[in-house]
Amino acid sequence: MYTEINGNLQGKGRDFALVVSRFNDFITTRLLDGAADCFCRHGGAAENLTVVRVPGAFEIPLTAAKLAKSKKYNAVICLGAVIRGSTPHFDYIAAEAAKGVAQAAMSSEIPVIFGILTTDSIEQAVERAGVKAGNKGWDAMMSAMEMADLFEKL
Ligand code: INI
Repeated sequence: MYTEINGNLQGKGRDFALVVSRFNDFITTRLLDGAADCFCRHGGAAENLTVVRVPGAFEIPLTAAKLAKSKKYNAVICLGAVIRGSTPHFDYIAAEAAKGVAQAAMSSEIPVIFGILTTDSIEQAVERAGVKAGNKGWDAMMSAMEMADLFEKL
């Protein structure tokens, strides 16, 4: 018989920081709403969420790393939207954001969650921010709660 360790989806008693980019604010604000709603519906209290705004997705990793290294939070959640249709340098911004978020997690040893949309069009981004493809901010919060609980057990 093996030992299996799982993280539960619990917001109660958790402190999370959310790094939210202002670029494409009409999308990222919806992601933030979804994340906060998810937290509160899983026993969390809004006052235990700290929201830090940054100019764009490129600035998310450094900010997330600083927050994660402060050890004040059980997890850091990164929310942004990089949209190819209106971004000639989409590939650079998206790649740096993804790589940087992974590095922030590895260097801090705190869960850092990737909730940055990388889409081909504004329509796809809207779909993932509370329309027909759900809300990726909600999904990011689910991952944060699971990882925070898991890390308490490891
Ligand atoms: N930042 C985004 O978060 N999404 C984008 O789609 C985007 N576009 O289109 O360029 C974007 N650019 C800004 C970038 O993240 C930095 O804030 C900027 O380059 C300053 O470093």
